[in-house]
Amino acid sequence: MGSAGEKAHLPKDFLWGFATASYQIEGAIKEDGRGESIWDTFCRIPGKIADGSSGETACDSYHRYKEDVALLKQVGAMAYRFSISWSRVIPLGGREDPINEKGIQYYENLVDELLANDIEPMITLFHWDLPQALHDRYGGFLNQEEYVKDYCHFSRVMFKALGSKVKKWITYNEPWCSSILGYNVGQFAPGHTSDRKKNPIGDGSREPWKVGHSILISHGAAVKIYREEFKPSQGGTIGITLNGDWVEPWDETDQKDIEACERKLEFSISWFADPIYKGHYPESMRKQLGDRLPTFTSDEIALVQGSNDFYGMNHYTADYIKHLDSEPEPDNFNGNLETHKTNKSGHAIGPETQSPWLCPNPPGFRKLIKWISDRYGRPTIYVTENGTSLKGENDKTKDEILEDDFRVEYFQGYITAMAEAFTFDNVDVRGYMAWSLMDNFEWAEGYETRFGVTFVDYEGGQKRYPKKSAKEIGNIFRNLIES
Ligand code: GBH
Repeated sequence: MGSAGEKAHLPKDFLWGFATASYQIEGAIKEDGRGESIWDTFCRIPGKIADGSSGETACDSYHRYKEDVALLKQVGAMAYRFSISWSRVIPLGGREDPINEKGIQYYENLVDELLANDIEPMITLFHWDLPQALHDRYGGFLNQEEYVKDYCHFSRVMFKALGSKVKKWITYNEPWCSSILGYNVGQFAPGHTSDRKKNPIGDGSREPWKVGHSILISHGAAVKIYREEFKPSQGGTIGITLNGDWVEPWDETDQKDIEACERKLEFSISWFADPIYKGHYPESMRKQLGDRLPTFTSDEIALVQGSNDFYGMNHYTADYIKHLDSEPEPDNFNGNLETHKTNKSGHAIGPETQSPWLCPNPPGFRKLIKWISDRYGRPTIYVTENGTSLKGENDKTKDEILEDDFRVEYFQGYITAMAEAFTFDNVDVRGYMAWSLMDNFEWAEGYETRFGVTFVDYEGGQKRYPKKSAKEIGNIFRNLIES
C-alpha cells in the first residue's frame, strides 16, 4: 500500500487496451450464415433507434478486423476485449441446432491476428445480442431451464474452439442492462416493459428479476464447465462484467439520501455481485421486491457462489441520489430513489457529454473501485470498460473530431483515479480496457453518439482515423506503469 508522499502508479504487469462488442462493430449481419439476434429485430421497429439505424454495416469489422488489430498495434495496446455474436456461431442458438463453422473461423482469425501482433485477446461471450430464434422458441432468458442449457452449450463450443489461445473469458457484459433496459425500461432489445405506450408485452415488476436470475445461473453453470473441462489444460481465468455508476447524496446532510446511495449500489451492482461473492441477494432488494425476486435453490447457489476468478468492472459516471419517501412503485428497479446530475445546492456532478447519463467524475471511480474491493474481499479487478462521448462531437467536421481533448482529459482523470486506488487503497486492479477502440453503433443512440478513440467515417467506407485520444492514452499509461 502507498506510503506518504508516494506517487500514484500502476504495477509493472498492468494490462491495458480497448474494448468493443460484436453487434456494435461487425456488420455483415447476413453474411456467411449468421442468424438474427434480438438487436437485428429491435432495430427494425420504428422509433427504437435514435437515427433509425442498425448494426447492418456498423464498422464493418467482419471484413476489416485486420485494420482493427493494426490500430491496436499502432497505439501500443496490450489487450483487446471483444464479444462473440452467438448467432454467428450457432445461427439458431440452441444446443441441438447446427454450428456455423464460418462464424467460428472469423473469431479464430481475429484471435490469430491479435496473437501474431502480441495483443492479448479477452473474450466476452455475451454482449446483449441473443439469438432471435431462442427468444422466439421459448422466450429467451425468461425460460431459465432451456436458456441455461443453451448458454452452456454455446460457451462450451467457444471454450473448445478458442480456449487454447484465449486465457481471459467474460461470461456476460452488464446483465443489469439486459434485465432492466431489456425487460423494464424497454429501451433495449427485446423492449419488454409495463409501459403499454411502448410495447404490448412485458411486466417490468417481475420479468427483470427473472431475467437476472437466469443470467446468474447460466454464468455459474458456464464457469463450472470452464473450470472442470477446460481450465485444467488451458489455464485461463473467467469472470462476469458488471456496470455500476458512483453515487453521492443529493443532500449530504440527509441520512436518508446517504442510505439511498448504498441502496442504489446494491440494486445495480450487488444484485449480481452479492450472490457471486456472498451467496445471496442483497437484503435491500429482498425487502423491496419480496417474492418477485427469485430465490436460489441450494443447487443454484452452489453454481453461483464463488464463480468469479476476477471482477469485470464497467464504469463511466456518477449520480447524485435523492431518496423517495413514498412506497416503491411495483416497477421501481433502483431502490426507490431519484438520480440527479446536480445536487441540492445546484452543483453539477460533472460536465455534460453527448450521453445524458454520463457526466465525468473521476474521483467517483477511485471510490467505487474501493467500495467493490472492500465489499467483495479484495477480488482481482479488470476494468473492462471506461470512456466517454463528447457533446456535439457528431456535428463537427472530421478534422475537429480528431482533436478530442475532452476525451484525453477524461482518460487522464479516470486512469489517474484508478492508479490512486491501486497505490493508496490496497485494491487489486490489474487491467483496463478503454471504451472504445473506435466509434460504433451506440445501441438506442445509433451512430449519433461516438465513444471511439478512432473516428469511423460511416459515409466514407468505414475508414478509420485515430483521434488524439488514441495516441495519448498510451502516454498516460506509460507515465503511470512502473518500469
Ligand atoms: C456500456 O454500458 C456498454 O457495455 C457498451 O456497449 C456501450 O456502448 C457503452 O456503455 C457506452 O454507452 O438511460 O439513464 O437509463 C454502459 C452502462 C448503463 C450506460 C445504463 C447507460 C442507461 C442509463 N450503461 N445506462 S439511462
